[in-house]
Amino acid sequence: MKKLLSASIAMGTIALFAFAIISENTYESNVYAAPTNIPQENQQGQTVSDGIKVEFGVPSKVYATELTPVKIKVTDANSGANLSHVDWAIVVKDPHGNVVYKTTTGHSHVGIMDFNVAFPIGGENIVSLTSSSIGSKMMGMDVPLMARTHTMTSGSPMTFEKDAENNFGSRTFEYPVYVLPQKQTRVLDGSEKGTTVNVELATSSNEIIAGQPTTLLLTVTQPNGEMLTHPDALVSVRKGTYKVSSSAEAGDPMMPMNGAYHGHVGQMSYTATFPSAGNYVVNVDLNSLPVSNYQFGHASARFNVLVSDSSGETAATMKTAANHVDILGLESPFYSPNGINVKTGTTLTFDNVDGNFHTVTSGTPESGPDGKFDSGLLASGQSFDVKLDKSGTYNYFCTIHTTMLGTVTVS
Ligand SMILES: [Cu+2]
Repeated sequence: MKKLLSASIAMGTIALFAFAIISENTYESNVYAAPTNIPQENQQGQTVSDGIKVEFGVPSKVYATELTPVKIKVTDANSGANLSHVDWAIVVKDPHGNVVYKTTTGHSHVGIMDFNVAFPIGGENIVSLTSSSIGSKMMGMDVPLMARTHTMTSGSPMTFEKDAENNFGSRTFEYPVYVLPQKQTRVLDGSEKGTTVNVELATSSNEIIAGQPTTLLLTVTQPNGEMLTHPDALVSVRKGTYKVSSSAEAGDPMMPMNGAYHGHVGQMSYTATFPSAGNYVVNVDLNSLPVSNYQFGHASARFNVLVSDSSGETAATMKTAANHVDILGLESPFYSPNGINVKTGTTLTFDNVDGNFHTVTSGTPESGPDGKFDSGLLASGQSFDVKLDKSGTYNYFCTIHTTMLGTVTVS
């Protein structure tokens, strides 16, 4: 293996992007940690690492629970050409460190890895990309030239003969994404002909937690963006068929008014304690009153609000134990914990928690399996036990994804 050469910091106009450790070798894996000061508006960015360029983009404003496009592209930094045949894994973690999205082993033919994800809670979320090249060997056999990673200067993965092989190894890049609290806007048709009204539902906290009071803010504006005076709202909140709250009707047919939800200046707040975690529906039925500055008649909007449980957890976290290793797949550190220490005579269990096939095979990709242990193909959910009686450090790898390397030390 060649050694790490040097390190550089890729900084854009705003320091969005992380430390790029330059590596020229095929099998080294590096994690580039995200910086801590995150701007509330996300910038497009890129990281260059030893001739490999990763471009990363999300919208400048990202709101919690809103399906958000994430664009990732891997190119050769010198030629600008896309890379063909890149394996990759993406993990999204919320501000608590919980995994909220994980790809299984992905494969890109032309270096583009776009996806969409809804960040469940606001604050600093992390998108982690592990990108791996396809080299000359897989499962002990030669990989055809066509299926190896090439710099696609020819413009097509099918004309690989003209393209240089580009076996860059495995790299992990972490990108922070600043996520604003839940906010949803609806443009509604009014019952009066030709009218529209804008309704926005926003929260001020990064997450709504069950059992803790939270304030939802409703803002009603005219098509020109000005506040609508004296809107009246019938607000009802339910979870499934369970009705959590509703404003009560008050007033008369000439001047219909609904309980507390009357705004003199187009803004109404609703403070509630949601009883349990889950998805709630907020229905808002709006009326303009004779004294309103804009007569739209009636309009109805429906919003979905996500409530976390009291620990703020929205997804399962991975378990660890003294004699247990999770097979994560292509995402660094591939096997978790990697570099585990166990006592002589321990039976170590490997669980495939990824969605794809992997192996736990002693040896190295360069010299091949050494015969000490080999799980064979493990499907998703399968596990493999190995009893380790002799002290020493064992290297192991996945024979399918040869950038997946692990070690276990027995003492
Ligand atoms: Cu694998």
